[in-house]
Amino acid sequence: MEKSLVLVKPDAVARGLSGTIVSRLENTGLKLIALKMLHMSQALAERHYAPHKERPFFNNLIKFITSGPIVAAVFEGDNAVSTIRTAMGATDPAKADAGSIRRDFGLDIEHNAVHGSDSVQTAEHEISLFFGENELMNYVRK
Ligand code: IDP
Ligand code: MG
Repeated sequence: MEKSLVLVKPDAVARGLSGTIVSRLENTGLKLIALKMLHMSQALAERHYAPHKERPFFNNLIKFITSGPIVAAVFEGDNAVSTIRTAMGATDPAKADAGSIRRDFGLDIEHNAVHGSDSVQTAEHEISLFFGENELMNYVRK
């Protein structure tokens, strides 16, 4: 079954939006199978964002994502990756569709409230950075 990693970023946690964002994603019908709050280390941030190492915003991105606690979650279900990307909206909140999480809660292209994996393969890797196999729950979503 397809899975995706979601992070509620520090800007959104600080504004009391953790529950709202998790709730919006649960409302897509996907099954929440893992959830935790943590403060990402520099090392974890660099591993998670390694594909962006050469981009000009990389250092700021690492500073931002390690600036405060985040909420990490795994959702499972048919087309979990694309369902979550659609619910999140475009990277830049100003360009995100009306009703999307980033449009409603993102502050700017960097402080955009939420992360979601961009492919099934990326999701598998990202989930393994944040969760052990025994932290992924198995239940029937009704
Ligand atoms: P995504 O989060 O929509 O997949 P990516 O291109 O993978 O977007 O970028 C990862 C994260 O890096 C974004 O969510 C955002 O926080 C940050 N970011 C992306 N582009 C820019 C930029 O042009 N300036 C500053 N930060 C950026
Ligand atoms: Mg991305």
